[in-house]
Amino acid sequence: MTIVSGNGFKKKSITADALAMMEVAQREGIETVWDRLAKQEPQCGYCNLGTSCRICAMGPCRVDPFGDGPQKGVCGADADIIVARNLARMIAAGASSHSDHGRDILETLHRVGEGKTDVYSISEPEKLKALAAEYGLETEGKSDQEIAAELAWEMMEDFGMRREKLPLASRAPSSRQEIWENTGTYPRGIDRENVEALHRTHMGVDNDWVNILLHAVRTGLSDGWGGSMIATELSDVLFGIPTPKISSMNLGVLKADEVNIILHGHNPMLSEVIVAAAQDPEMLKLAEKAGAKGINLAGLCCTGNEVLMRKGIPMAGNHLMQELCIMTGVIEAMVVDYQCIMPAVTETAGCYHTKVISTFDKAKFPGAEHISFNPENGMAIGKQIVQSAVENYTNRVPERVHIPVEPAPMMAGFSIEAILNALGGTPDPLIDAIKEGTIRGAVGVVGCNNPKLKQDMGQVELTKRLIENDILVVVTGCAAVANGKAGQMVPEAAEMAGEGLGAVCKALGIPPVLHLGSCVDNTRILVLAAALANTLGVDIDALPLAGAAPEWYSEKAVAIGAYVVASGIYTVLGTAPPVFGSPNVVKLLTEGLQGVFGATFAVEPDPNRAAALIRRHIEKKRSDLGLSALEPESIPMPEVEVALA
Ligand code: XCC
Ligand code: SF4
Repeated sequence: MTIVSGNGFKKKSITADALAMMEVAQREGIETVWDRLAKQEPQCGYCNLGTSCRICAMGPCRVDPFGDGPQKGVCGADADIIVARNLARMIAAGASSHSDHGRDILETLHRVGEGKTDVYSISEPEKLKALAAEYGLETEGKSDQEIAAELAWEMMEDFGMRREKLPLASRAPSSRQEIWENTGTYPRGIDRENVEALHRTHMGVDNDWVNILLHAVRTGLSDGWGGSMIATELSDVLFGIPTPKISSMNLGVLKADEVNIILHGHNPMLSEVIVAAAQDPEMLKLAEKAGAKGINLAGLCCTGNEVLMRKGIPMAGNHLMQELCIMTGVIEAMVVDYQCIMPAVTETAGCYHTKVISTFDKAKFPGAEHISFNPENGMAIGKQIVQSAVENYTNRVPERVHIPVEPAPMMAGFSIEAILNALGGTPDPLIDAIKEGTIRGAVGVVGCNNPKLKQDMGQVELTKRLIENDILVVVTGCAAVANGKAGQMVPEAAEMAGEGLGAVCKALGIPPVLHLGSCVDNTRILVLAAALANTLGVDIDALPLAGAAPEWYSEKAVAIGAYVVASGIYTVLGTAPPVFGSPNVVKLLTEGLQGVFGATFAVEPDPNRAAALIRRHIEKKRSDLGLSALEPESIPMPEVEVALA
């Protein structure tokens, strides 16, 4: 194996644990994501611009919008059509991923309703009843189990074709829903929108690029106000509504003298069971027998966020840490469900004693041990997995153990219910603070890591700039983990905030950066935005809000971007999506959408400049609402100076 990252790894991350493990990788000759990226470079310019197409066998085709190469694919598709089709397919893939995750949770609720599971039950009967009421179900005199069965049955219809509108989308302000109706983007059925997106982008179907993109928006909305929202709501019902709790993040959460199990992926169904199984006295005894002091669970990516939010399980790291964490030499098992799990992890694990255990039949990994998860006898399977990890403890090689840092404390668990609770039961104190100007506005800074960008830098720097200018930051996904590692998510971080936001945080005992959960939990941001808008009697696009995804990589992030903008929230991306081969599409996304949804995309990799764009936007919205506001142009736009990679 050749190591092409060389000594350049200092440029690849801002975190001490990642840099330390990159050194180990180099010393031991273990390939990482950065090495593989370097081997791909230069990456294809056509693909970067979005102007390559391999949708059919007359192709593959590439069009050259800025040169004198071909301007059309074999079928006659030009750059606009090809870019729009590719973007629509990205959104459909992302929306399908979130929504299929939602479906798995929904099936679990259904099993609870049918009494066909030995592990799950209703943790939040009040939330279950409230949801049932939203679906028009009568709950009086019915048991939780009966309500679960009926609600699950109703929600299954959200995936189908009988509905004209997704019920949860009616949480949006009515003016927003009117926009969706008038533009033909109101999401109907989740699977329907996704299948239709694939249909429309087949050769010779929808060839009007605007029409393709409008349907792509509808597909995104079926994720945000559909599949993802179902995933979040039902995970709360089954596993508990998150409440604020102190936990910790980075590779320092791993324990040298305990069995370490990493929970990686997205779906909390299995990880919830593992959390229970790892506390089982029988398992603890086995661990003791193997010579370990205990069983330590740690999360990665969004499965990690799910169990952090609800159970306070510490987080080993975000997306780019998945290979590096194995190199600590202390991971007995990496238990994976699905999404964002690099196929490379089994090879890295092969260099150590680490077992990779795959658990969903739809997500198998060559080189992993597959233990098929079945919710009907989940506890037995959970114990089997924990036991397999415990038995692997004796294979650990003490000389290779290297835990490079001390854990960073952080606070998680900010469901909307928890935020309202912290505010004393209503959003009014937050609204008042925004009206007074002590808090200028709020921004969701979300998304992934991407090896093309210095790990965590965009996320952490952008957040810094926003909170020091009195903008409340809410975070999810791998982005949240960057903030946690950087110490921005403890109540003491109020010191990093501006005077106004800092004072509010100190009064409430909360950090200026609130962890809302996994990526499907971006729907919590929609719910909060809708609640604020409805309280104020305005549409979401009138609020001083924005979104940002400084280091996104995944198709899911594109789906999120689509539903966030179509819900009226201006969004700044740090990585360019593959659309720049069509100036028409770019113009629509960055300008044209304003007239339709009241919000647009911007692309700005430099976090300081992104912060300036967002601050200008927020001040503009404040001024439009008649609130005290700075002149947007008075906020300086910094020169590009941060080394990005
Ligand atoms: Fe995946 Fe959700 Fe992105 Fe992290 S943030 S890399 S999507 S795990 Ni969602
Ligand atoms: Fe080429 Fe058109 Fe086929 Fe795409 S759909 S591969 S542009 S012929």
